Amino acid sequence: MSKIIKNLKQFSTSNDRFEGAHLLCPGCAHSIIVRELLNCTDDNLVVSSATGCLEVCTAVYPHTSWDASWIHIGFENAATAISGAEAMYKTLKRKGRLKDPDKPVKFVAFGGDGATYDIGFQFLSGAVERGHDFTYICLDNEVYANTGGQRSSSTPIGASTMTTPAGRVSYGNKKMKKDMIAIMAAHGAPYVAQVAPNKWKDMVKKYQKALAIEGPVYINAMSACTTEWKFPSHETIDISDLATDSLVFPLYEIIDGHELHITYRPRNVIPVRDYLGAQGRFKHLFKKENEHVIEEMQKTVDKKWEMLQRKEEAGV
Ligand SMILES: Cc1ncc(C[n+]2csc(CCOP(=O)(O)OP(=O)(O)O)c2C)c(N)n1
Ligand code: SF4
Ligand SMILES: [Mg+2]
Repeated sequence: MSKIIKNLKQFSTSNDRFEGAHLLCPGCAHSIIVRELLNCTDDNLVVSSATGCLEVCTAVYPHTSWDASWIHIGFENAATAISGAEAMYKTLKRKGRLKDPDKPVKFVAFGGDGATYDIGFQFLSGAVERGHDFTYICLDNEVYANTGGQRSSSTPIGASTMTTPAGRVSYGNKKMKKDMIAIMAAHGAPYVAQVAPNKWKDMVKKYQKALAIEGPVYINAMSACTTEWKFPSHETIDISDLATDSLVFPLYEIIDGHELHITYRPRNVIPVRDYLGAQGRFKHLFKKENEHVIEEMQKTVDKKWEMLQRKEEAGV
């Protein structure tokens, strides 16, 4: 059952199922995204976690940060593991073999963008197509952070990464970010949404909806990475504000693959360059010869925002 959440103080001091001691970098947004999910419900949770910063930093034997049933699975198959657990739970329930059949159990998978957009993509696609009842949360920091910062298909154009370094001959990553939300919506998933850690109420509302819905849910969680995005660790929420207010990470949800709702409209939309300028991974874009990349990004963001608004108006 969803918890009633009155305010941030009450929420942050109520029963914490993601316990303090972990090895994530100070300022890592992964922990905010996970803590809000674990703490927004009183239901039992079964969680699978793909290899990546989250898994590596929260379960260092013999310790664990997880006050939930937790499966560490390979980089690629968090969705497969959770769909297997969900199928087993349904079977045991049908056969009357559960000790407490009336206590709801929710199934949740976490994977980074490398695990989701790239290496676990077919596993996630299969689990969603089969229609398992689970919530998949992608911790989208736009890079393979745990292995030192290689690009993924979520990395935005212009970002300097270990495998797309900016320098005299290159402005960094040449590809546009893959639109994973549209892809998951095209699977016909009953609920797909984007969340960001600075908008905690929006995030909790979407999590609670996701857990209440029967069927596969995909949530793309923007997760600012202090190490690879190169910003001071106390600026995580400021960077996230710049991301949502520049519309680089628009907040919206898509129901049943077609009904789109924008859930946050910035009062003052800020230029994309303000978001880029706050992060070291984009600093080379401010050289004269690379300014065209900033313009290209701004155009892409504007076009996407127009498209989202059109889809919302059309209601289809
Ligand atoms: C099949 C496989 N390929 C590669 C790896 C090595 N590996 C472990 S974590 C990781 C990067 C994870 O990136 P991401 O999924 O984006 O999560 P993040 O660390 O950024 O949160 C890689 C490449 C692996 N464990 N398994
Ligand atoms: S490298 Fe990035 S994603 Fe990994 S723990 Fe540090 S801040 Fe978090
Ligand atoms: Mg990543």
